[in-house]
Amino acid sequence: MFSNFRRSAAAGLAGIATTLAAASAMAGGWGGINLPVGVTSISRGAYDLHMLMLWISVVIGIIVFGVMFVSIVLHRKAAGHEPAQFRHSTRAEIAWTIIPFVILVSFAIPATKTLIDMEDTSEPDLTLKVTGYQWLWKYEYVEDGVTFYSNLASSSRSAIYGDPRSVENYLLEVDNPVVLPVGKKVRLLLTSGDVIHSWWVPAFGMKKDAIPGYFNQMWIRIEEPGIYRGQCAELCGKDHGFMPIVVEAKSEDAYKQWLAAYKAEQQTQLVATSTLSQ
Ligand SMILES: [Cu+2]
Repeated sequence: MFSNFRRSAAAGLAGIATTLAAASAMAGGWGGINLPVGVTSISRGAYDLHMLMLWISVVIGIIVFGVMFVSIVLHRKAAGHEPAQFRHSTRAEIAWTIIPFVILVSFAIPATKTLIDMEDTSEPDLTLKVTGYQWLWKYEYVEDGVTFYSNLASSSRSAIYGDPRSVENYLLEVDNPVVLPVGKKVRLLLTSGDVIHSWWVPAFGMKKDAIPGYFNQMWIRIEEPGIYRGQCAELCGKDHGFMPIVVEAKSEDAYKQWLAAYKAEQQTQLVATSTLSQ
Protein backbone atom coordinates (compact mmCIF):
# COMPACT_ATOMS: atom_id res chain seq x y z
CA MET A 1 0.00 0.00 0.00
CA PHE A 2 2.72 2.43 1.10
CA SER A 3 5.02 1.44 -1.76
CA ASN A 4 2.10 2.08 -4.16
CA PHE A 5 1.80 5.58 -2.76
CA ARG A 6 5.56 6.11 -3.18
CA ARG A 7 5.45 4.84 -6.75
CA SER A 8 2.57 7.14 -7.77
CA ALA A 9 4.17 10.14 -6.01
CA ALA A 10 7.44 9.49 -7.87
CA ALA A 11 5.54 9.15 -11.18
CA GLY A 12 3.72 12.43 -10.48
CA LEU A 13 6.97 14.29 -9.74
CA ALA A 14 8.61 12.84 -12.85
CA GLY A 15 5.60 14.05 -14.90
CA ILE A 16 5.90 17.59 -13.51
CA ALA A 17 9.67 17.62 -14.18
CA THR A 18 9.14 16.43 -17.78
CA THR A 19 6.48 19.10 -18.42
CA LEU A 20 8.71 21.85 -17.00
CA ALA A 21 11.73 20.61 -19.00
CA ALA A 22 9.65 20.57 -22.22
CA ALA A 23 8.30 24.06 -21.51
CA SER A 24 11.79 25.40 -20.83
CA ALA A 25 13.17 23.78 -24.00
CA MET A 26 10.37 25.38 -26.06
CA ALA A 27 10.95 28.77 -24.44
CA GLY A 28 14.72 28.60 -25.01
CA GLY A 29 16.23 27.73 -21.63
CA TRP A 30 14.98 28.10 -18.07
CA GLY A 31 15.09 31.89 -18.31
CA GLY A 32 12.51 31.68 -21.10
CA ILE A 33 9.71 30.47 -18.81
CA ASN A 34 10.17 33.28 -16.28
CA LEU A 35 8.98 36.89 -16.44
CA PRO A 36 11.37 38.87 -18.70
CA VAL A 37 13.67 41.25 -16.81
CA GLY A 38 13.23 44.05 -19.36
CA VAL A 39 15.37 47.14 -19.79
CA THR A 40 13.74 49.83 -17.64
CA SER A 41 13.86 50.52 -13.91
CA ILE A 42 10.11 49.78 -13.77
CA SER A 43 10.45 46.42 -15.52
CA ARG A 44 13.33 45.50 -13.17
CA GLY A 45 11.23 46.61 -10.18
CA ALA A 46 8.34 44.41 -11.34
CA TYR A 47 10.72 41.49 -11.94
CA ASP A 48 12.34 41.84 -8.49
CA LEU A 49 8.91 42.01 -6.86
CA HIS A 50 7.80 38.93 -8.77
CA MET A 51 10.94 36.99 -7.73
CA LEU A 52 10.61 38.06 -4.08
CA MET A 53 7.00 36.89 -3.95
CA LEU A 54 7.80 33.72 -5.86
CA TRP A 55 10.52 32.72 -3.36
CA ILE A 56 8.38 33.63 -0.34
CA SER A 57 5.59 31.48 -1.85
CA VAL A 58 8.05 28.63 -2.51
CA VAL A 59 9.23 28.70 1.13
CA ILE A 60 5.62 28.80 2.38
CA GLY A 61 4.73 25.94 0.03
CA ILE A 62 7.66 23.80 1.22
CA ILE A 63 6.82 24.44 4.90
CA VAL A 64 3.06 23.86 4.56
CA PHE A 65 3.24 20.78 2.32
CA GLY A 66 6.26 19.46 4.28
CA VAL A 67 4.37 19.61 7.59
CA MET A 68 1.26 18.20 5.91
CA PHE A 69 2.93 15.21 4.28
CA VAL A 70 5.15 14.42 7.28
CA SER A 71 2.05 14.52 9.54
CA ILE A 72 0.03 12.35 7.15
CA VAL A 73 2.78 9.74 6.87
CA LEU A 74 3.93 9.66 10.53
CA HIS A 75 0.46 9.78 12.05
CA ARG A 76 -1.30 7.42 9.66
CA LYS A 77 -3.95 5.04 10.93
CA ALA A 78 -1.91 2.03 9.76
CA ALA A 79 0.78 2.98 12.30
CA GLY A 80 -1.82 2.80 15.08
CA HIS A 81 -2.69 6.48 15.47
CA GLU A 82 -6.11 7.67 16.59
CA PRO A 83 -7.56 11.02 15.38
CA ALA A 84 -7.71 13.85 17.95
CA GLN A 85 -11.26 14.66 19.12
CA PHE A 86 -11.13 18.41 19.83
CA ARG A 87 -13.61 20.69 18.00
CA HIS A 88 -12.22 24.13 18.69
CA SER A 89 -8.81 25.69 19.31
CA THR A 90 -8.50 29.40 20.00
CA ARG A 91 -4.71 29.17 19.76
CA ALA A 92 -4.87 27.63 16.27
CA GLU A 93 -7.40 30.26 15.13
CA ILE A 94 -5.20 33.12 16.36
CA ALA A 95 -2.16 31.56 14.67
CA TRP A 96 -3.88 31.01 11.31
CA THR A 97 -5.15 34.60 11.36
CA ILE A 98 -1.94 36.33 12.43
CA ILE A 99 0.55 34.39 10.26
CA PRO A 100 -1.24 35.04 6.89
CA PHE A 101 -1.79 38.68 7.96
CA VAL A 102 1.96 39.15 8.53
CA ILE A 103 2.73 37.41 5.21
CA LEU A 104 0.26 39.64 3.31
CA VAL A 105 1.66 42.81 4.87
CA SER A 106 5.19 41.68 3.96
CA PHE A 107 3.93 41.35 0.35
CA ALA A 108 2.04 44.65 0.39
CA ILE A 109 4.94 46.90 1.49
CA PRO A 110 7.30 46.24 -1.49
CA ALA A 111 4.32 45.98 -3.90
CA THR A 112 3.04 49.42 -2.83
CA LYS A 113 6.53 50.93 -3.19
CA THR A 114 6.83 49.56 -6.75
CA LEU A 115 3.31 50.73 -7.70
CA ILE A 116 3.93 54.25 -6.36
CA ASP A 117 7.20 54.37 -8.33
CA MET A 118 5.40 53.23 -11.50
CA GLU A 119 2.81 55.99 -11.21
CA ASP A 120 5.28 58.78 -10.44
CA THR A 121 5.48 60.64 -13.76
CA SER A 122 6.78 63.86 -12.13
CA GLU A 123 9.91 65.71 -13.31
CA PRO A 124 10.46 64.03 -16.68
CA ASP A 125 13.48 64.82 -18.86
CA LEU A 126 11.28 64.75 -21.94
CA THR A 127 7.64 64.19 -22.84
CA LEU A 128 6.40 62.09 -25.73
CA LYS A 129 2.76 62.36 -26.75
CA VAL A 130 1.50 59.15 -28.31
CA THR A 131 -1.79 59.13 -30.22
CA GLY A 132 -3.30 55.88 -31.46
CA TYR A 133 -5.29 55.80 -34.69
CA GLN A 134 -6.87 53.03 -36.71
CA TRP A 135 -4.21 51.72 -37.45
CA LEU A 136 -1.03 53.66 -36.85
CA TRP A 137 0.67 55.69 -34.14
CA LYS A 138 1.45 59.40 -34.04
CA TYR A 139 4.40 60.58 -31.96
CA GLU A 140 4.99 64.16 -30.82
CA TYR A 141 8.11 65.25 -28.96
CA VAL A 142 6.35 67.91 -26.91
CA GLU A 143 9.40 70.04 -25.95
CA ASP A 144 11.11 69.78 -29.34
CA GLY A 145 8.15 70.15 -31.68
CA VAL A 146 8.99 67.04 -33.69
CA THR A 147 5.97 65.11 -34.95
CA PHE A 148 5.63 62.06 -37.15
CA TYR A 149 3.46 59.06 -37.88
CA SER A 150 4.59 55.48 -37.52
CA ASN A 151 3.05 52.90 -39.83
CA LEU A 152 3.54 49.19 -40.38
CA ALA A 153 6.62 48.76 -42.62
CA SER A 154 5.83 48.02 -46.26
CA SER A 155 7.99 44.85 -46.09
CA SER A 156 5.63 43.36 -43.49
CA ARG A 157 2.51 44.66 -45.24
CA SER A 158 3.43 43.07 -48.55
CA ALA A 159 4.12 39.75 -46.80
CA ILE A 160 0.63 39.57 -45.23
CA TYR A 161 -0.69 37.71 -48.28
CA GLY A 162 2.74 36.31 -49.17
CA ASP A 163 5.25 34.40 -47.10
CA PRO A 164 5.60 35.90 -43.59
CA ARG A 165 8.83 33.94 -43.08
CA SER A 166 10.45 35.87 -45.92
CA VAL A 167 10.62 39.13 -43.93
CA GLU A 168 12.54 39.91 -40.78
CA ASN A 169 10.46 41.09 -37.79
CA TYR A 170 7.20 40.29 -39.56
CA LEU A 171 4.45 42.66 -38.28
CA LEU A 172 6.97 44.11 -35.79
CA GLU A 173 8.60 46.64 -38.13
CA VAL A 174 7.59 50.25 -38.81
CA ASP A 175 8.55 52.97 -41.27
CA ASN A 176 9.39 55.57 -38.59
CA PRO A 177 10.54 54.18 -35.25
CA VAL A 178 10.39 56.26 -32.07
CA VAL A 179 13.87 57.32 -30.99
CA LEU A 180 14.49 57.86 -27.28
CA PRO A 181 17.59 58.63 -25.22
CA VAL A 182 18.98 56.05 -22.80
CA GLY A 183 19.06 56.96 -19.10
CA LYS A 184 16.48 59.76 -19.33
CA LYS A 185 13.08 59.82 -17.69
CA VAL A 186 10.59 59.87 -20.55
CA ARG A 187 6.97 60.70 -19.77
CA LEU A 188 4.47 59.26 -22.23
CA LEU A 189 1.11 60.94 -22.68
CA LEU A 190 -1.21 58.44 -24.28
CA THR A 191 -4.40 59.28 -26.09
CA SER A 192 -6.37 58.23 -29.15
CA GLY A 193 -8.00 59.84 -32.17
CA ASP A 194 -10.72 57.22 -32.62
CA VAL A 195 -11.12 54.04 -30.54
CA ILE A 196 -9.23 52.65 -27.55
CA HIS A 197 -5.71 51.41 -28.36
CA SER A 198 -2.96 50.35 -25.98
CA TRP A 199 0.74 51.16 -26.19
CA TRP A 200 2.76 48.15 -25.13
CA VAL A 201 6.48 47.36 -25.39
CA PRO A 202 7.07 44.27 -23.24
CA ALA A 203 10.75 45.10 -22.52
CA PHE A 204 9.65 48.34 -20.81
CA GLY A 205 7.39 46.59 -18.32
CA MET A 206 4.55 49.06 -18.87
CA LYS A 207 1.33 48.97 -20.88
CA LYS A 208 -1.41 51.57 -20.86
CA ASP A 209 -4.56 52.26 -22.81
CA ALA A 210 -4.74 55.17 -25.26
CA ILE A 211 -8.31 56.43 -24.81
CA PRO A 212 -10.05 59.07 -26.99
CA GLY A 213 -10.61 62.39 -25.17
CA TYR A 214 -8.41 61.38 -22.27
CA PHE A 215 -4.70 61.37 -21.40
CA ASN A 216 -3.12 58.39 -19.69
CA GLN A 217 0.39 58.84 -18.36
CA MET A 218 3.29 56.50 -17.86
CA TRP A 219 7.02 56.84 -17.68
CA ILE A 220 10.07 54.86 -18.75
CA ARG A 221 13.80 55.15 -18.25
CA ILE A 222 15.48 52.83 -20.76
CA GLU A 223 18.76 51.53 -19.39
CA GLU A 224 20.28 49.80 -22.43
CA PRO A 225 20.59 51.05 -26.02
CA GLY A 226 18.82 48.83 -28.53
CA ILE A 227 15.71 48.28 -30.60
CA TYR A 228 12.59 47.33 -28.68
CA ARG A 229 9.42 46.10 -30.30
CA GLY A 230 5.82 46.02 -29.21
CA GLN A 231 2.25 46.09 -30.46
CA CYS A 232 -1.12 47.66 -29.89
CA ALA A 233 -2.58 45.62 -27.04
CA GLU A 234 -6.24 46.64 -27.16
CA LEU A 235 -8.44 45.13 -29.85
CA CYS A 236 -9.12 48.21 -32.00
CA GLY A 237 -10.56 46.98 -35.28
CA LYS A 238 -9.65 44.91 -38.31
CA ASP A 239 -6.00 46.05 -38.52
CA HIS A 240 -5.31 45.82 -34.78
CA GLY A 241 -2.53 43.34 -35.49
CA PHE A 242 -0.91 45.68 -38.02
CA MET A 243 0.08 48.69 -35.88
CA PRO A 244 3.35 47.69 -34.22
CA ILE A 245 5.61 49.86 -32.09
CA VAL A 246 9.38 50.11 -32.57
CA VAL A 247 11.54 52.10 -30.16
CA GLU A 248 15.18 52.80 -30.89
CA ALA A 249 17.01 53.65 -27.67
CA LYS A 250 20.17 55.63 -28.38
CA SER A 251 22.86 57.29 -26.27
CA GLU A 252 22.10 60.89 -25.40
CA ASP A 253 24.53 62.26 -28.02
CA ALA A 254 23.17 60.02 -30.78
CA TYR A 255 19.62 60.99 -29.76
CA LYS A 256 20.47 64.71 -30.00
CA GLN A 257 22.02 64.17 -33.43
CA TRP A 258 18.93 62.30 -34.60
CA LEU A 259 16.68 65.06 -33.23
CA ALA A 260 18.68 67.83 -34.96
CA ALA A 261 18.69 65.91 -38.26
CA TYR A 262 14.96 65.23 -38.01
CA LYS A 263 14.16 68.87 -37.23
CA ALA A 264 16.28 70.04 -40.19
CA GLU A 265 14.50 67.56 -42.48
CA GLN A 266 11.06 68.66 -41.24
CA GLN A 267 12.06 72.31 -41.85
CA THR A 268 13.23 71.53 -45.40
CA GLN A 269 9.94 69.72 -46.13
CA LEU A 270 7.98 72.67 -44.73
CA VAL A 271 9.85 75.17 -46.93
CA ALA A 272 9.42 72.91 -49.98
CA THR A 273 5.66 72.58 -49.35
CA SER A 274 5.13 76.34 -48.86
CA THR A 275 7.17 77.13 -52.02
CA LEU A 276 5.07 74.67 -54.01
CA SER A 277 1.79 76.14 -52.77
CA GLN A 278 2.78 79.71 -53.72
CU1 LIG B 1 -4.82 49.73 -31.84
